[in-house]
Amino acid sequence: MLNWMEGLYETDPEVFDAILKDIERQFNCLNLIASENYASPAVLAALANPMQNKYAEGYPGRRYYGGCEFVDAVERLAIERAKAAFQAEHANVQPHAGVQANLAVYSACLQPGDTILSPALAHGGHMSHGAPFTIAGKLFKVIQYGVNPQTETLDFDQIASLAREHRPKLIICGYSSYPRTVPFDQFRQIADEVGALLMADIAHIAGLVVAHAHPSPIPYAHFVTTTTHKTLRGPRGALILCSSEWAQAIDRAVFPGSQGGPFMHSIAAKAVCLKEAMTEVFQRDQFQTVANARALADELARQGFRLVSGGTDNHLLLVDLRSFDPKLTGKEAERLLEQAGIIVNKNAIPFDERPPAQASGLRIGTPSVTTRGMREDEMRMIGRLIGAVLKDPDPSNLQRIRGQVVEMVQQFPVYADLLEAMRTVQAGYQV
Ligand code: DSN
Repeated sequence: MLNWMEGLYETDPEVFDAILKDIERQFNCLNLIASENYASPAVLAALANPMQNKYAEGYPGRRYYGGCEFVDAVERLAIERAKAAFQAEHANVQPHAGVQANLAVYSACLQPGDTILSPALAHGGHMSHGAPFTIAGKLFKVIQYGVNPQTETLDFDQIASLAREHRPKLIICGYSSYPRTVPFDQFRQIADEVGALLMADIAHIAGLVVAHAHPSPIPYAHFVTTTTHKTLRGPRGALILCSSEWAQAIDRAVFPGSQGGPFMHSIAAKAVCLKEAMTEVFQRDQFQTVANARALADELARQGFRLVSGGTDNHLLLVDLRSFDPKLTGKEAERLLEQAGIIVNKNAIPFDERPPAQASGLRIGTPSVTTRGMREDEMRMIGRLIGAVLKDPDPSNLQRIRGQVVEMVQQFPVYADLLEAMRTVQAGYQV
């Protein structure tokens, strides 16, 4: 039998070619998307494994199909590692993605019509926290909180007063574009005062939490959800952590409540990433991710950009473009930077007057560039390059900066062996 790359090329050279080109793109750009990362070769190897063929509805030792001995072993490893990495009493590693993990929590503890108090999308929340156009938004009464207009940080007076007024059954803390530390203890105090449960969605900061580069929600939240592919650097997917008291309700809410057969190849890759997350190298990288975000924030401020909340405590920063150039939208800045090989995403800033598709901000994150080995010096360089692109978006300047980006990323290779192997396969078939 051919190895999988040869098999892929032989069966489908078009898909092979697109994959090769995307790996080249990932190598050749400065990836500053805050929610992305580079999974390790071990994680990728586990993902491309024939356990994906196996049906295994149920949980280890309690499946609806025969032949589950080895997938049971893998799922047990993933569960035990998730519990150890996060110091949690119970872990469910089956959610296919973050939205599914959040929906499973809602279905474990709420009835349709119950009230949720959650962060507004426009203030850094996520749509799965009950945006009106989602299932959760349709099933539950959703009250949303935001940040303080002066400090642009969480407004606990507002959160407490909304909680007292609406008596939610569930309070959610967790954000897609909030650059500051989340004080989970303050959320728990409010939840206890009004008799609510607390869910922390730590999809963005999970790697930081494992490394203690951000406080853990485990002592405070009844439920913790996270994706596994952001700072955690694993496969696409998610997991749920909770106390033993909620274990059965959560497991039932995932299967059979909202999912069918688990993706066993993905669970194998989650097990690998959780093993990696408990290494010193990973934990050191999480602190470096935060240090890099600070260095980049400082340089961007020097370049004349205003940072929402004045800076960052975590892996991301939000740039308010209005102070730099009132006419420049997030959409246009994202487009110009991409031409220079710098990948970011436009993002609404709190109290944004522009619609989300235009937006007045950029969200910039350091997980990927840190994984490929970049440090503070490179962050300062990236800050200068971002300033240079947006100050002079002439095509020749963008071309010149593109060259500098390529020079820089070549010193921090990523997936170099995979690229070489795929090019060798391709060359072999093209002779
Ligand atoms: N799309 C993810 C992000 O970029 O934050 C959240 O789901």
